[in-house]
Amino acid sequence: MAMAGGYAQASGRLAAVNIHVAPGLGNAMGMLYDAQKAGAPILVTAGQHDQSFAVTEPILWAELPEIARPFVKWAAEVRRLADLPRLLHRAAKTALAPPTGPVFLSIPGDILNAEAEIDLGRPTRVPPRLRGDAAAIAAAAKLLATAERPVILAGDAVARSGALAELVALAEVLAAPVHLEGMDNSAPFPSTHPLFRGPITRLAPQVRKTLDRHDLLLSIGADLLTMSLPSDVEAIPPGIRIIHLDDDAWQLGKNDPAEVAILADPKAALPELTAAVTAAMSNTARVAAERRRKEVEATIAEEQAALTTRAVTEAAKHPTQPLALWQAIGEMLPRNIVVVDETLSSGAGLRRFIAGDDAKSFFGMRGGGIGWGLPAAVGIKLALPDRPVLALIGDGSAMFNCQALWTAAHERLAIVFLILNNGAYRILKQRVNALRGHAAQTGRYVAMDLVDPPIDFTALALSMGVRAERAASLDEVRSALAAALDAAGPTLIDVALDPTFAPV
Ligand SMILES: Cc1ncc(C[n+]2csc(CCOP(=O)(O)OP(=O)(O)O)c2C)c(N)n1
Ligand SMILES: [Mg+2]
Repeated sequence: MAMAGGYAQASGRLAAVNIHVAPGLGNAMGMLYDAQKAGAPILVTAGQHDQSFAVTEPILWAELPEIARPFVKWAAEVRRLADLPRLLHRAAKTALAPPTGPVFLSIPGDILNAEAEIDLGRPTRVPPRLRGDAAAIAAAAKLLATAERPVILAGDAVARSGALAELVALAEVLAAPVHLEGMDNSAPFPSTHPLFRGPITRLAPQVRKTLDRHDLLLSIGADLLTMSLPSDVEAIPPGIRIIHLDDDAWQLGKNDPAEVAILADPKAALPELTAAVTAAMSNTARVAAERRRKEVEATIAEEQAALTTRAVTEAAKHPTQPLALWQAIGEMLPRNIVVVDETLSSGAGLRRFIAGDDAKSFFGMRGGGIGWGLPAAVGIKLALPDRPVLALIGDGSAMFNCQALWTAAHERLAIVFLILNNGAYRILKQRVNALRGHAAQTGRYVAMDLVDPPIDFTALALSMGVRAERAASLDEVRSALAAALDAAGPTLIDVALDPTFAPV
């Protein structure tokens, strides 16, 4: 399922995945959840028992559409062969129509075995370039033209529609810093652009701190807001004005009231919005924007310089620190690299050091169900065979679907799997610590260590035909990575990382 998800996300095309009856669908549910959150267009099919005896509740049987239904746009069971073309066309059309997402078809054995002349019919495709309501665009432009400190939150709908250049144009007119959404799973804005300010995070107090600097929040295809922990602090400041654009009506104003809500495809709507803002800006607003642009860019450059200083300091430490790792890797990766991110607690700073300037340069786990990254990298590489693919995977997460290593070897896919081996479910320790309960008081984190015995990732990879190396220092990472990027097939690099964390 995660391979299909990665393929669908990276190609933008319909992926098909077939799974086995109720336990197969059950096993796939975590990754189906991730696919749904990512809006991955997938046709999920499952073989179902022969209708002649399904009523006896045979082995592996259950009502499959009911199981799939909460996580798909549409689910059905094919009851007659004659219905198959219509249902298949409906499934594919629905998965690909905006907002895209997975669909499910259960196909009983008697249908699979049946033979008849069937007319395959013709497909329907709903063109995705939905333009925004003209009055809403005008209203948004009016607010934007007079905003004093606007901020843009950019999300995966921008990357999906390939609207990076269009968003850059608007950000430059507004002189607004661009943050990535909390679940920063895509590349909706070039990371080397001087207005790129990195992820906004999923912790309410931090988000609030960021948004308090602004009078207007423009969300373009971003999630408002997916949080990790409850908080006494409201992430959205009470006075801030919100303009919310998305291709999914459900998301608009879902949690916080949008003064202007625009249902539209970003690529179709952004040029109109930018033109309307440009026309609506007074000379004074233009001068203010120019001044603001210099200030915002200077602040971002200072942040980047401070982060680099920290990374350089951390590079001297042993064991390896994640921030130093991103800086070291960022310096040596080719421009066309595709990063697959399941870094969890190690991810801070990643988006600032590893450049990604196009919509397919970065894919992260949108749903939060771990075990996605390793197999997703396989699907992503199949969709983008001409680009190098680097998968950054936490050691705990790697264990959820490590069998995808075999598929990478079997398909001879040149993927680099970098295992962030801190011997722990480290993020769970951080999260439990933040709750200030028993664990924080006693220092005991139950069932969150992966050390007794430690997992031998190089042996695991070798057992599935994947070349592997352990890297105990940054220098060893550099040389292993250089070799892996040149290799014809998959490589796993097991990076020994610092297991400790700073308690909050
Ligand atoms: C399917 C699923 N099971 C459990 C969780 C809870 N969970 C979130 S992060 C995490 C641990 C991740 O560990 P690792 O990949 O080693 O990253 P680290 O926290 O060490 O950075 C777990 C168990 C989840 N999100 N999804
Ligand atoms: Mg870990």
